[in-house]
Amino acid sequence: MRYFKQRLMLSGLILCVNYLMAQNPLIRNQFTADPSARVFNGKVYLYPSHDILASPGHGKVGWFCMQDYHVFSSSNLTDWTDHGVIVSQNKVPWVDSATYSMWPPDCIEREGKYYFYFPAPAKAGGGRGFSIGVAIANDPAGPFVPQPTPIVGIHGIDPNVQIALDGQAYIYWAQGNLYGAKLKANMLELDSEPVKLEGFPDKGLKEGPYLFERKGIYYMTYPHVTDKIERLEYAMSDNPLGPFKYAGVLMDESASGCWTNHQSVIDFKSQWYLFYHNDDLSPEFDKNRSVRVDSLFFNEDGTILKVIPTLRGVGITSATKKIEIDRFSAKSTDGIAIAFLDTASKFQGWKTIFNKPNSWVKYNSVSFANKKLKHICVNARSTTGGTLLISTAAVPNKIIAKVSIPKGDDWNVTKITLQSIPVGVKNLVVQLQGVGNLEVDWISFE
Ligand code: FUB
Repeated sequence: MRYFKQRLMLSGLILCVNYLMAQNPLIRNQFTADPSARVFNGKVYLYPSHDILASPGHGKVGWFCMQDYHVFSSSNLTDWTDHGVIVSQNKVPWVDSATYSMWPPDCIEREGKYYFYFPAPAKAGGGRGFSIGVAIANDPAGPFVPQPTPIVGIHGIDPNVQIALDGQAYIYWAQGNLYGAKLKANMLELDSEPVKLEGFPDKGLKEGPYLFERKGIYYMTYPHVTDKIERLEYAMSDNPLGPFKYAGVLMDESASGCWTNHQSVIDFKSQWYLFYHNDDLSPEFDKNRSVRVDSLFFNEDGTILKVIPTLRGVGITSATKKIEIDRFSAKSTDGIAIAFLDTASKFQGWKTIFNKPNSWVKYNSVSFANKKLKHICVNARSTTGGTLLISTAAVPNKIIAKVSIPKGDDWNVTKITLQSIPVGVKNLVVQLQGVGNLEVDWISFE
């Protein structure tokens, strides 16, 4: 498992935080969905839904089941800290804690306070369907204090809050279509009548509104069902409440068949990113989802290039980390498969199987900066025995190690001296030399 726990002593207070290291999916210690990513104080904070498996008496078996929210943070989009639970259904006065329906949240900063918005069904007498509540903190990681009542005038899911260029705050939500209204300066009450946002396809469920601004243009992104599975689309406007003009598909329907998707978009250190989710860690049950991130790029005219989902995700991986080559950025047409290391414990992640002559994977952006690295370690096993050629991608590839993996059933770490030592950020290629059947968990440099 690619995470470890550490206890921190702070002024006599013991904090328990998880450190997670991952490509896509980003979070490997729990299921996460509906990511709202935010940049606060130079770090990325991630506020996802927290999917769990329903059981009799705890949620509706076979359906979405969520009882609380965690927040995660990262300064490099590769190493994530789980700050633990920030809001849970049984600690919010107005929420019906029998419903296990703490659906997609959002969080925004205003004048040094952090406002966390979340939908949930209210207790009896609070109206049918979902209401939207707010919890407030002085720090993006909490502690968050829930307001005693939900926002008056909203019935719907998937809240999203944005502060426009003129300082006016807006809240958006979904109820089959997309809705929006102004928020008062206290961020807790509506300051205008809700309006149905215009300019979107008429047919098919639309949900998960997420608005962002770039160069004076407001982009409304949202999942939309045109067939059976949601795809991500967007529309543009020069006004936060529209009317919007449909602009295209941001991400196609998931190849794995996960029927929901849900997105947020941020600019972090001058690169734009799309956060979304898929069913990587639960391919047989798509109500247990996992958050991913990929880079997003704009055309000259301000429209967005469709984002193609990757396993590699984003960020630079240190050569001294366990590099999960199953999160490759490219592979040979034949002879590469990925599989769970342990199907009974999927959070342990995946392995790469090389099973055709000369099959290969490429893993981009590995940093060898400022490290006097002499050895490569490969955690592998092979039913046939075989050799891996490790090279830095170039034409021709420059071989830095030849690693012989002995025949055997057990996983073993093979450590050998590097033939040459890479410098800087390099793309790595791992290739089976000739024939064999070889499984790799990770490679690392020391
Ligand atoms: O997480 C539950 C629902 O699935 C959300 O409201 C939708 O956006 C979809 O992700």
